Amino acid sequence: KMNEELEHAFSKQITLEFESAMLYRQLAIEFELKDLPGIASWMKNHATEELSHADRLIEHLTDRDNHPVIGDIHVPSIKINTLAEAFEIALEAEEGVSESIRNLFRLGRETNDIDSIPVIDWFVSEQVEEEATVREILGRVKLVGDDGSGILRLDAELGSQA
Ligand code: OFO
Repeated sequence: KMNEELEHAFSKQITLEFESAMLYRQLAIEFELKDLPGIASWMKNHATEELSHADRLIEHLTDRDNHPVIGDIHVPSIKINTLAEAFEIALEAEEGVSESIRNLFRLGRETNDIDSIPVIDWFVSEQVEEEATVREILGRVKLVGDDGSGILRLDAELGSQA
């Protein structure tokens, strides 16, 4: 069983993953309203991935007879004028998640909790990937700018990935 401080930090991370999922769901709604169903389903798909992150953390705690608790979830109210703004919001959220994972990493080491190390390490590399994915899409969104056919191509491409 892990100590209480680390258990609490894990619960905070679980809450953050749920929050992240809801943020992506809200972004999906925004794109649906902008008639970009491909990007909307990419966002929805990503939300599901965030839920699987939460599940991975929950399972680690329950496996060890710890008690994960989902805290309050805040979904920021977002207003999007351009595609780039949406991916900037996503990137900022991912950077926040990465920082929180780093804190979990530090605490896991400090408390000498060997059993959580592989779980936390997985999240460290996962965040590098998640940030890179969102950053790349943001870069391409910026390249396309407000070119309609470029946006539609991106929509089709992201839709096929989802
Ligand atoms: Fe997209 O982040 Fe979870 O971990």
